[in-house]
Amino acid sequence: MWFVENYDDKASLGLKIKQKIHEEQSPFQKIEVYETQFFGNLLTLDGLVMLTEKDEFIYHEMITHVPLCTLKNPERVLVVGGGDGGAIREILKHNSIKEAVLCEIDERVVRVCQKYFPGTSAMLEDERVTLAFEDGFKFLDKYENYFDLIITDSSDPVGPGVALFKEDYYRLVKKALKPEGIMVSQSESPWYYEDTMNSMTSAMAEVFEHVETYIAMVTLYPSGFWTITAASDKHTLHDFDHQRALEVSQTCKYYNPELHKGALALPNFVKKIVKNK
Ligand code: SPD
Repeated sequence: MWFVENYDDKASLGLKIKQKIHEEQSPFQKIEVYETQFFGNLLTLDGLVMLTEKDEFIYHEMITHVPLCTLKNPERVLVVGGGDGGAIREILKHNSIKEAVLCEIDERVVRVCQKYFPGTSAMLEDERVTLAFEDGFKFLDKYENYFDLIITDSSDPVGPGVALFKEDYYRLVKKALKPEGIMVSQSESPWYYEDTMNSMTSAMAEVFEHVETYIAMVTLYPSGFWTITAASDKHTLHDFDHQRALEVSQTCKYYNPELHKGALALPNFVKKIVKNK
């Protein structure tokens, strides 16, 4: 048996599976979990790969430690989306963190991941974590000058998720951030989402001074060549705390200080896509 994700009828990914172990239609999306032959459990939302137990560390380490090691003393972090808890797990590796909030619109994603992805969701019970099951826009609207880092760990820009890739959302994020804060968002693959990458980085550049895209080789996302984009009025990701990066990397399987620097080096065709000022 194979799980297959089609990429716009251009290509597809096939994963050999042993069995489907969960399927439900939540008010927001179809949630499925498969036991795969090689990658552990696989979570899909509306048929798209969100994570597998085996490779999720790459994406979660890169969407968290790159901005966290750039910030001087990160204390308050918000994750919008990310109901699997992988980003929260990585954030809590930083001793300075006092509060980590997960704003996930679909409580069922969290509950399913707590059951089938215990290693990914393990830290959601930590006392520094607050779970908010509500719409990211409504949640952000209540905050001003509060978070050091806001991470948008969304699914792909299809359906309601599209709004998380637009300027109105980035303006709300900026209001909720401290003036020296950083936002990061998963920003898709240059092979399959060139237009989204271009429009979202342009929209971020309308709102923030610095916009920087970096690379994470996420094995099971379309093309395996994945990007994350950060925006800030104060920080550039090139100026990070090497010592803290080295310390946290002792607990990581992908991230380290050399990788932090290297991830910021973009191929020319990607530079062209995200060139915005
Ligand atoms: N094409 C998959 C993009 C998914 C990005 N977010 C995944 C959630 C993992 N925490």
